[in-house]
Amino acid sequence: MKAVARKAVDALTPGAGPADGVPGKPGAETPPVAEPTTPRPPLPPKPDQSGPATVSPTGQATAADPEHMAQSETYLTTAQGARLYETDHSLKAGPRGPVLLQDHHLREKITHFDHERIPERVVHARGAAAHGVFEAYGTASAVTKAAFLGKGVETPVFVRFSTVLGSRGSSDTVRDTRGFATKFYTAEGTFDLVGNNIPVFFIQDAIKFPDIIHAGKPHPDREIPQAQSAHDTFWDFVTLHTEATHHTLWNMSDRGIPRSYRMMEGFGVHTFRLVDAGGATSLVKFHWKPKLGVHSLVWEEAQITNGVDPDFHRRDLADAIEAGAYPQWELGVQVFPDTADQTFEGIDLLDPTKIVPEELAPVQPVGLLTLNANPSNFFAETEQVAFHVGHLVPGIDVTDDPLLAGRLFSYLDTQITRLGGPNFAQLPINRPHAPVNDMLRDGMHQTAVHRGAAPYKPNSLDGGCPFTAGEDMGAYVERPVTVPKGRKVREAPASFDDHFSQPRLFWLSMSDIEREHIIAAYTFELGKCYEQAIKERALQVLANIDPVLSEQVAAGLGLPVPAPTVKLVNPSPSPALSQVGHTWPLDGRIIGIIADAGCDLGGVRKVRQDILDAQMVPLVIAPSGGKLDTSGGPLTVQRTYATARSVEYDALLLAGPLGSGADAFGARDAKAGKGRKPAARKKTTATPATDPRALLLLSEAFRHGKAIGGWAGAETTLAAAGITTDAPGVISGTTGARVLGELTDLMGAHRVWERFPRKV
Ligand code: HDD
Repeated sequence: MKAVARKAVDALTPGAGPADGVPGKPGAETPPVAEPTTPRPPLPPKPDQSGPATVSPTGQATAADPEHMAQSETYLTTAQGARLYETDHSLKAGPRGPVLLQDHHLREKITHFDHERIPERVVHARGAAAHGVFEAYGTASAVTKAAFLGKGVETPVFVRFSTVLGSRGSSDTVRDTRGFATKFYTAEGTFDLVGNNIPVFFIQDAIKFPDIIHAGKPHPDREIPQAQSAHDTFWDFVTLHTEATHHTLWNMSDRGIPRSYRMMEGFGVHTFRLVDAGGATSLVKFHWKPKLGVHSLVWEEAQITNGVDPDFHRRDLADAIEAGAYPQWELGVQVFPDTADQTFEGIDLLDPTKIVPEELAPVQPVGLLTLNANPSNFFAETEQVAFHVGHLVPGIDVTDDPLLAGRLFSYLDTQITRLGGPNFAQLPINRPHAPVNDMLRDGMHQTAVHRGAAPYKPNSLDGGCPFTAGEDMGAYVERPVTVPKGRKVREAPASFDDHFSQPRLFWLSMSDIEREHIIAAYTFELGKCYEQAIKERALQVLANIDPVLSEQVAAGLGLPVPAPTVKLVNPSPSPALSQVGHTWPLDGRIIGIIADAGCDLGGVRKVRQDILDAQMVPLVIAPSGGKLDTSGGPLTVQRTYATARSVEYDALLLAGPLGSGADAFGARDAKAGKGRKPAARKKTTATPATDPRALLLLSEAFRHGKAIGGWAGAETTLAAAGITTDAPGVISGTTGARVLGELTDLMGAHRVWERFPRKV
């Protein structure tokens, strides 16, 4: 019956299907468009990692797999499914006549376009996300009955990383906190862990959230600066409201400018309450530990990156996943006894401006997160995903942290505005993977066709369904914990008044170079403030953390150093807080190989393969695009002097002296009769023809503490860039393979820390 009806429509539709004689066009059996959120398998390495895009097997100038092409083999239709014969011209009364109002296709197309944008998130507007899987070790079963934490259970996840302050179109590498939000699609319902890459927060009570965000966002008159904390209103607030000191100090540290989303820790921030199978409770803090270690950019790198590649973090995440270098994190918990006072070693566990040092309570691994698929559509998935700290599963409960309480309200509320109504849980990316049998009905964008007559309880008309479950049937039952007695007050407990001892703990745990970076960050940010009173107040805050910090920043600002107004305590440093002094795996790290026609190209070919074998990414950089010829065949150039900036590489290799071949700097200009006079370049370097862009690449990489190696006579070019081979982290050798070996030893420490000046 159905087939007959479809056949009749095909016959009536002009230009329809095989009936119109167009070979290869689909007929009545056109399959529906695939489910948009089905994670696709990872793609092969991207063109920008492996070479210029080539022609695909279908003859199109793209490397996309035909399977993933949009609406392949289908006809263009209106939103109502009517096939279209033309979409490039409005319907007009004659080619030069007026456009007709009756053109439904024009109006539908423009109207839909006019409404393509939804309000961006009020915070965390800019983000990037990925699909993945979480596999539980089973170690958490001792403290929680959450099924997804049971041994060997695999749970699909969607993770969104973000900056906080900037708009959707802002840059990735600004100084800011990063969001780290994970949606676990568990069999018992969705669990969202909505955390940050900083373990503490600016405020202790959610009622202050609009204040801190209004202070951090651009000034309301000119709407500048974008995605920055370096302005008066931010510093005005955080210096008046000193519970923000700890979070601000983390922001001013290297944690504020991560190297990659893949190289950040994540924290649940609040203390949560876990419930085991017998009903016993523990208090916990959640931690994400990246397998690649915690790494940051240096400030100058972040600045350059904002200009040359504002999508640096987004690209890095997507590229790594497409190349099969799946980022991984271990989820861990610090577990504390659920005592009446909810403190641990004197630290108030309900105060979100405090950490518990890992040396006092170790982070115990409970599972492994692997991100293995990029979203297929940014809007449908990354933009429409809706997290909520109230999405909990049996075995995970909340505490009375007053910051968490406000969040439990805010997330649901914001999605109603952002996603246009209360039915956002029906969007594919937000749909739970557990069966949903709610009694919520109607509303904007309702896509479910509910059955039954009685969406209320109790009912008899639908047979009393759906039933409520007991705890033994997997129902979420809040723990009946005792609520402390008290009067109704707008007050914080006295323990919340300590705003400086933990910032001091953080400062004392930093290495010299990290302290140097913190001083530079405060000096820059406060230097961008106009109000003298704000700078002075900020110095008072710094004096309450450490005298060296306040002295150095005061010197930079040219202001007097205030005396502390609190007694400086001396907690034992927490080595876990420092990023320096550890060695990490190198998977996915990028090594730039600079070469031109006069270099050891056979060596480049070999080193390239060695880098790939070590699970890293080699990128060949040459004066211009195309191929470099080697005896082993042409070698693809992936970056040119015009497109390469040092910030993209974790280390650089130089395959010989540059500028000695036919493509020497100025050679082409000279051929064209506009070459510079050799005398103008002569006296500067040992290789007068070296392109200054290559020298800039090398000198910047050196300044940013990156390992640099060269062979086959590369020393002359290094010297021209001001780099001597006896400097720390500079390797020179006879073969590329030997140099690469030493280079990778250095890269495990992330940077050649000895290269940075020490003043602190
Ligand atoms: Fe929040 C988004 C993390 C305090 C209100 N928050 C948001 C996101 C992250 C965090 C990662 C982005 C989620 C995504 O990718 O879609 N927020 C935190 C952390 C906090 C915190 C770690 C403190 C420990 N937030 C906080 C408070 C409030 C909010 C105190 C309000 C009282 N947050 C929101 C929000 C957002 C949000 C307005 C904006 C977009 C959204 O929720 O979905 O509701």
